[in-house]
Amino acid sequence: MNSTLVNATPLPNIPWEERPETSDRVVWRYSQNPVIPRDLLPNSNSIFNSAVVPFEDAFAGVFRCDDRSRHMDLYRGFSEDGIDWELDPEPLEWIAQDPEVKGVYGYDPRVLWLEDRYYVTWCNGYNGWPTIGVGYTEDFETFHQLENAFLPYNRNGILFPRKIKGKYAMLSRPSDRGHTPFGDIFYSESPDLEHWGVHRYVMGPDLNWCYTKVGGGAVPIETSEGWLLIYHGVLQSCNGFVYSMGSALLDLEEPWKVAYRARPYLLSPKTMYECVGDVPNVVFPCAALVDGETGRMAIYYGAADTVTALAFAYVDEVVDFTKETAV
Ligand code: BMA
Repeated sequence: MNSTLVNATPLPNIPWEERPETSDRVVWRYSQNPVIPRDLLPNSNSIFNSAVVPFEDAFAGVFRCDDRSRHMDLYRGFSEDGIDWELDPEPLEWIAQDPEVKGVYGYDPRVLWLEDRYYVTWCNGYNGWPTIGVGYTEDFETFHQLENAFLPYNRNGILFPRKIKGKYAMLSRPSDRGHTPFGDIFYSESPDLEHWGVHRYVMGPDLNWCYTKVGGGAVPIETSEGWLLIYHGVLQSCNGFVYSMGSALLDLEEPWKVAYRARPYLLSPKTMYECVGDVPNVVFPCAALVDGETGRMAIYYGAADTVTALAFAYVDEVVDFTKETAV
């Protein structure tokens, strides 16, 4: 029985596979990875860095697909079990309250249930510059786009699943136009999901496995020990960037205050599908399903910028690990 989760609903059909006996890690990979192959769609080059949520007794998601002209866009998908996915071959059509905010590309979506609808945040190519797009859907049929949250350049916009002190809350990672050799996570709040301010510093790239840049990963998970943040961090080797997955616990009421941050990574590129692909050595988490009954957690992550993979954990074990190995 789970002990630390707060406000979590049961999700008995969460995809799940027990930790293999050969593993002593708090996060372990699904044995049948990847769950989404690069060529699932007729025109896809790669499908990765994607986000899923429980939807009508099953699952829905927003997926990053780069097509064979290497155009990056968002696609919707549905699954009965969270493992076998059917994706709509047409990219999302955003209905924008102001068409000027529509991006010329979109990538790295996050999705969550917040109050009364599903919100999507993503890297929106506003005028060709990366910034945080915000939109919502009630049914995964019609998608409405709101104002961009921030000025370019920014990526990895992650909404919190409830208001904090009466305000909507978002993590983001200011960046540059290119592949951003720097990056710290910031916190911002908004009364209306349109005007964002009160920006606060959360954390930076200061561990060995992520001394180049960090960015939020999955939507924060509320626990009695703080918001559990699964994030990505990057080191620069002589052969390029290496993207790994880490964990931190943020203060519940002032989430820019880091209560604990695990010194080791949770998962780092190791398998063939993480080490070989369009961009080698990338593990990039974008979503985590949680079962409020058992504390089981299913983490969806992009692997090598090519496919989508799944890893499992128990929330309590990740919380303990984060505290026990804290910096
Ligand atoms: C980042 C983003 C991610 C990508 C990662 C590794 O800058 O573009 O979408 O997974 O690089 O290439």
